[in-house]
Amino acid sequence: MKPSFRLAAAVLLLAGAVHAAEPEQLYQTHCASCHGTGRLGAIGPALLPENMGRLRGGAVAKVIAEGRVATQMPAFGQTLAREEIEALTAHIAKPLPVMPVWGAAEITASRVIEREAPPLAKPVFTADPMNLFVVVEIGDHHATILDGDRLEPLTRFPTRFALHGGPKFSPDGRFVYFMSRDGWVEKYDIWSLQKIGEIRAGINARNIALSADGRTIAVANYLPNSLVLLNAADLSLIRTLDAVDATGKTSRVSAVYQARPRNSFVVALKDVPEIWEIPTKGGDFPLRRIKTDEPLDDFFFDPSYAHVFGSAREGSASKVYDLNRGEQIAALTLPGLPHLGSGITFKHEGRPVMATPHLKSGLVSIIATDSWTTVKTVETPGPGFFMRSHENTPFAWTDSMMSKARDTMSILDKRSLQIVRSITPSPGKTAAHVEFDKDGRKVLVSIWEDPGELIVYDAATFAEIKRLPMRKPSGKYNVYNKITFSEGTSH
Ligand code: DHE
Repeated sequence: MKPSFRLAAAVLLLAGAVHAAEPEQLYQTHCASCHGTGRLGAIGPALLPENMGRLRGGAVAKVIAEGRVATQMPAFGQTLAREEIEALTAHIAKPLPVMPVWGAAEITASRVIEREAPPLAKPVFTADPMNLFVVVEIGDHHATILDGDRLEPLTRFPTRFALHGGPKFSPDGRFVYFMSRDGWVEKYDIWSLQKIGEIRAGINARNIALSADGRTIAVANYLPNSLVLLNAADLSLIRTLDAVDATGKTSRVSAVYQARPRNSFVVALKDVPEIWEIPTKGGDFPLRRIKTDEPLDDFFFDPSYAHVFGSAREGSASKVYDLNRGEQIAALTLPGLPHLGSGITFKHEGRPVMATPHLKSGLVSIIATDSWTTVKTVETPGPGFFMRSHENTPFAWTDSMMSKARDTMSILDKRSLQIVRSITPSPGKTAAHVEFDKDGRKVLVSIWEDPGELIVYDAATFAEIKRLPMRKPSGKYNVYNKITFSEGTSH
């Protein structure tokens, strides 16, 4: 449970005031700091009936009481009475008196360009622009640009509240685009170390993708149910696409991915059984629908991007679709809800494989992507979120941040497929999210606390090199690894 929730709950219990609270007051005390005072979402999703998808009544009460696996949602079963949980459930099931509109006019009106990017032949600093890290610090909503050779920050600047997902880099690595859960997309010029501008593309957004040519940004929204296309150059709106399936049913957009070799965006829809593909060349952005047998909301792609491996948070199996043929070619039942978005690829005994951690079990699944069969299931100390490696290292690092062993990183040998080392960087403190430097020689691990740290290890010997103080560094992203689509990192 987050400290602020614990404190609020303790104060209420001591005061004996829990039974008197009105639903709106309960909401403001326990929910508003994450879900927004107007229920429109912040670090947590918007709590509106239109936005709750398949989660209804009893299921909502269960989430309030027990928390939600694989999210920051804490359990309130010990701090709220049953009637209070029921009152909150009923409260968030009510539509807002006036539903905010966030269409083309509102998006366009929100756009602010602070400056043109200066014409530069090279960066204003001497550090290698390919070996920089962008570190997202959600403790105080800042980002740090870190020199990956000297391991010193070049600058630190404020970002929008609650960034989520990986920032996306222009193909030359000069510009980086961030997205906040409340829908803001920010553009930052790494070479001149200054912000270019921002635009609010939605009320509750999931992630962004940048087209292979670097010209178009796609924004996946839960609220409104839309995919928004922006010009990457000046952040102006190209168009909004309502997320509606072939039968007219509306859906939250779960995520959007750049399928670089296909020059397209691939879109995951939370509530309808379709995958979308949108070619990005030519500027017409025609929509192609691929029918699935259930909604799939977490995707992984093989290196050719011809196959998408999708799982549903509430679904039974993970499915593989051939994007060329537009049909399912395999299904795998994996034990503990794979977090496919965190998967990595590598070669094992000459075969292409992917490895993915699981959100509900302390397991890593190794799957051959030529046959879509499980090669091995490896045990870790507990469920984890992220996994990382690099072409130049035989090791992959994963966390157990969803468990009691949240302070421990496990190192998998990609040759033997065995965990060969456990590292507890700061006992009792959550260790998660790894990124390698450009050459795969150094490993950066986050201590997810506020204040937290970045800890740098030698990738070959696992010896600690340096600790840098950071404010809850949620993720860090190496420019070179990102723009070259390294097989060991997220894309
Ligand atoms: Fe994430 C990436 C979805 C909860 C931190 N997360 C992603 C991506 C998706 C996703 C689809 C890939 C998008 C991209 O990078 O373009 N995340 C989800 C969820 O559905 C889930 C489980 C529920 C939710 O609340 O949305 C979820 N995620 C979380 C968290 O609770 C985390 C740990 C803390 C936070 O900041 O909200 C979290 N997610 C991250 C991070 C990445 C991410 C740091 C980027 C990883 C990377 O290295 O690329």
